[in-house]
Amino acid sequence: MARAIAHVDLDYFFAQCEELRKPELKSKPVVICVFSGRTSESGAVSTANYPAREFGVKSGMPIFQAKRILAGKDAAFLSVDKSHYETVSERIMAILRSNADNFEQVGIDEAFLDVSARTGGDFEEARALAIRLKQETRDREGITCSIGIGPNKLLAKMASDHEKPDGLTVVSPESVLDFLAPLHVGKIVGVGKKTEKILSEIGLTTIAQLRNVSRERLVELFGVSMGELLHDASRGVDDEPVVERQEHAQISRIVTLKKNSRDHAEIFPEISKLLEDVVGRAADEGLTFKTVSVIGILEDLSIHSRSQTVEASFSSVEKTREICGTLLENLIKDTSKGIRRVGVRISNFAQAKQSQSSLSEFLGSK
Ligand code: TTP
Ligand code: MG
Repeated sequence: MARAIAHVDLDYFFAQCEELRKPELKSKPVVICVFSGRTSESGAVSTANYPAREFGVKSGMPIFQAKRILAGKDAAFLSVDKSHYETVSERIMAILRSNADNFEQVGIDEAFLDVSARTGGDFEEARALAIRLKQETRDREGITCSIGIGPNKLLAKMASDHEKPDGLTVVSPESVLDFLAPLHVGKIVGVGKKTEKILSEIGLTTIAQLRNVSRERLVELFGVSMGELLHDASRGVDDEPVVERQEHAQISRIVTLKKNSRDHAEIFPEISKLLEDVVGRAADEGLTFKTVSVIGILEDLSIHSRSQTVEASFSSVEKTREICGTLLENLIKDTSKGIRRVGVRISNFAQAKQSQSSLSEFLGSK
């Protein structure tokens, strides 16, 4: 039986959540910002609604640039409110999960649903299911989404991206090659700017053109893993299963410092606040941990981290603070540039109670 996989991506998600709770925003350009705190204009755009996108505002753009583009356009600039978006996301994911044989959430606003069994692998059945899902998400949560259906995860994801917002694209097994042929090679999931640039330099811009290149030549040009990905993707081949991800592989938080620094005494209070928060979140879940990491993003944007793993899992804020102190010292010693952002991550979890035999059992029983 053919697999039928759906990929759901919520439309302009953070901005849509804001429009939902402040309907007066709906007609205006709305920009959701991650303010770094240095000045009222420093930081990056997280996402924007479609009226703002029409002027060219997009994710990752500096806030000052978005402000310049939207000057005099009655635009709203709002700060991200992650916990609110997580609450909305959780409710929508529950709707989606209950409509899948297997479910895999891949981000705050994206999920794969394996619907092979419940549709008997029939793509018209799958289309009907997707229409129902879009309706239910809109009626119950007021949020629109774009859905792609395909015979595997690769096609499902590329299909959900095909028509946005509020789109539905069904790529049946028979139409895979025709669907892919005219698309730009950069649309292949996993192909970044660097690969795209090399491909265009050798005259390959569409997937149809890519299909004419042998596996050997692609491996020669891009190495085994990217070469094979390009070869298989150009033919729509992907056999990755849809599997539920284990929750909480790690808990982390990161902040931007008021100014770049290499001074332990200046940076450590920030780390101290972060670690209290992450350890508190682990405690709320009844989790203990073995690994503590300190992350530093330097002024040249390079990312460095130092970790320590201890024998017996623990949950003490004091012990975490002591470990972080040493890790920060090492990080400063081993790098030469100013530190711009710092973070704390804990991982390698165990459950605090003795009776559970695995983390998934513990999380599953909640
Ligand atoms: P996306 O699904 O990539 O973007 P989107 O939902 O805003 O827009 P689309 O309609 O095209 O799906 O990302 C989901 C959320 O993740 C997005 O609302 C905000 C956040 N995000 C960032 O904070 N920074 C980024 O660079 C991107 C791409 C997303
Ligand atoms: Mg989205």
